[in-house]
Amino acid sequence: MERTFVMIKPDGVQRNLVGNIIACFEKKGLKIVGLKMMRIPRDLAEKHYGEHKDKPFFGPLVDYITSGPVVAMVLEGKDAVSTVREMMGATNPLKAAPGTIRATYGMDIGRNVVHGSDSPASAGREINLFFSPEELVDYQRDVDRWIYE
Ligand code: IDP
Repeated sequence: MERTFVMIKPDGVQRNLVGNIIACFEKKGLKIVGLKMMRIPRDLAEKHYGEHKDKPFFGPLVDYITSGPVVAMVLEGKDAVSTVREMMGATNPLKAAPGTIRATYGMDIGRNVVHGSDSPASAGREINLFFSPEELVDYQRDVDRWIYE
């Protein structure tokens, strides 16, 4: 099983989409092993999006992600990283495949509602940035025998 870092961005929280977005992942079969609401401090935002620090949208991106509370989570499941990426859709909601979360809820690349790690290496890095080990919960779900063969 693999873990990935997922975040409902400030626009998702402000637009009352927290329940809907978490429900998408839960209904799929992904297991929530960490979940919290938080405000992202500016230094954490700059670290999280460090790979974009030379891009023109870096400043606005950090402003956006620190503009209000987010809901951060760690999801676990088979191929969790790529599964969540598929469910989110392309970065630009207008280019995202129909039915994906960004296509369903978004209109603008700078307000795309949700974040998900883009590789297992990023997932490990981002989980460590946002969660301490004690905040992640190991538990068994009886339903797993109905989700996995
Ligand atoms: P991803 O979130 O789909 O992995 P990245 O390319 O890693 O996409 O970009 C990180 C975030 O930066 C995007 O989710 C989006 O919020 C923002 N972003 C990316 N490209 C642009 C842009 O051209 N204009 C404004 N914001 C952008």
